Amino acid sequence: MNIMNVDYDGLIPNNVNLNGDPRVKAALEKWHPGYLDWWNDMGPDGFQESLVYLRTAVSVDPKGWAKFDYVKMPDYKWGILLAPQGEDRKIPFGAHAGEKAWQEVPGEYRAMLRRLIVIQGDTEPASVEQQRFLGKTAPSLYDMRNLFQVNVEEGRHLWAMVYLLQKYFGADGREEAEALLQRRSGDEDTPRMLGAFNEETPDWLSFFMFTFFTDRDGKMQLEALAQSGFDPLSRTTRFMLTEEAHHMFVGETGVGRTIERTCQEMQKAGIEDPFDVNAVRKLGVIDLPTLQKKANLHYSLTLDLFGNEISTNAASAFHAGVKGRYREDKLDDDHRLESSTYPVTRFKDGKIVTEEVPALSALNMRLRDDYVADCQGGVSRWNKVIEKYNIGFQLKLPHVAFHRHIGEFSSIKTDVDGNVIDDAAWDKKKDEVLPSTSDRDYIESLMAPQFEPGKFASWLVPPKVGIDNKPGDFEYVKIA
Ligand code: BYC
Ligand code: FE
Ligand code: FE
Repeated sequence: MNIMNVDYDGLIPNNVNLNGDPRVKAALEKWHPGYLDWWNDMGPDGFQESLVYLRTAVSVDPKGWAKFDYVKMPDYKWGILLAPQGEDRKIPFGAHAGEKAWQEVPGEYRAMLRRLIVIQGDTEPASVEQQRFLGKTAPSLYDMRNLFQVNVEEGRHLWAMVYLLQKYFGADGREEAEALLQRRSGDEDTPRMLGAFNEETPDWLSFFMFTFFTDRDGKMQLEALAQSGFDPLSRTTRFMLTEEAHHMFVGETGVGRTIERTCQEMQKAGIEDPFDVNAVRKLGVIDLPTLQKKANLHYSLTLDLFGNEISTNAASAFHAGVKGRYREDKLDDDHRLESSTYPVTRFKDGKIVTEEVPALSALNMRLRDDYVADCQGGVSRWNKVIEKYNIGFQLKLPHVAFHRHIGEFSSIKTDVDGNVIDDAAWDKKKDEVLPSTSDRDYIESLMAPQFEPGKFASWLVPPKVGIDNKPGDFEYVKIA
């Protein structure tokens, strides 16, 4: 298929020839009103009538896939776009390595594929729900626009998974597509499926940390699914990854701009001790120790999303050729892993130890290791900002055992260096390593909206360049 060949005229823009597929088209059109109801109820609160300067995917050509324009969010074109089908693509790993990639769901892997697609799909609307009140406290129109861009694209990611469910999974796929609109982040009775997606995103620092840390889990998981032998899943996740890059950009630059403002103000006021929290807070900026605590929280919640370090689910999915490793096609080994091992950090006999285990069972751990390395890159770039101001402070990722709820370390408490501590010591230390009530209150007190074009809240600096090269005072959102 010509990759430029996007049908942009119908209700649902797509490059999967929906017009030639009346059954799936009808199923999606039936699902559409429920999606819009969900978006209107659970999407950005208070801004549905505003004109937002958004990019819309109009092609899957990496060189020009998006166009920018003012759109009311409910009118956004949530399209179904798959990366082009590779000629003669082969399954890159597992028991079927080297065989032709599947264009249909293999019966024996149907349940496994459906589960992974549903879990992936569930996270997308969850994040929109988590972020729905943030527009009201946006530190600038630029930031507000970025929030809404992330939100509509997470909405599109839901469409991407729903398309797979409706095209390839028949009646139970349609049921799952419905259920994706029913669950709610944080709901007691019908919560979202994974832990971190039921947490709150109460303020903009949380939003930036979430897009840095949690959208990066999205990147890693999508990269692993992009390797799938089920070709439609591979193609759809490959295109989702082009959008994901912007989400992590929002997080990295958002935190970076916050750090920069803090350092600037400290320098101006002649404050040298970054731990003099009271003095720093008098300047109306977020002190570095509080930034560290926020990072500790979002990092540890996100590590839980990799599942158990040792997992038979992960082993089966790899063996089946359904979910690969990070950039599997760039790795140089047998891609079957039946006789190799991998080092796993475990909790054994009261101690944290590293142990070689069969590589197939350690795939969640391995993806998490790749994730940690990816996070470290961003944290190092943040530290460069602090260094520029000669302030004696470095942000660091806590130990992987810190504050965990899934896997090897879920039953223990540790400090940020991974030393096991008892409950009493944890209770005493907790407010030094995770945001305390008073930290939250302080951050909340800074969350005054700034809706004037070109103006920014006190606690962060403007971005270096505008979106779509727009000038600094560009009106990214015309608030209705
Ligand atoms: N919370 O064998 P295990 C994104 C369950 S983010 C609750 O270790 P597995 C995005 C697990 O389900 C990317 N439950 O599991 C980011 C299993 O339960 P059952 C989302 C959890 O399958 C920002 C049991 O524990 N995509 O896109 O190896 C904004 C045994 O666990 C959790 C994906 O995750 C948890 N954290 O690994 C918007 C990709 N962890 O079935 C979007 C698809 C584990 O035995 N999902 N459990 O009852 C997967 O690949 C895997 O399901 C997981 C879990 C990696 C999540
Ligand atoms: Fe997403
Ligand atoms: Fe994302």
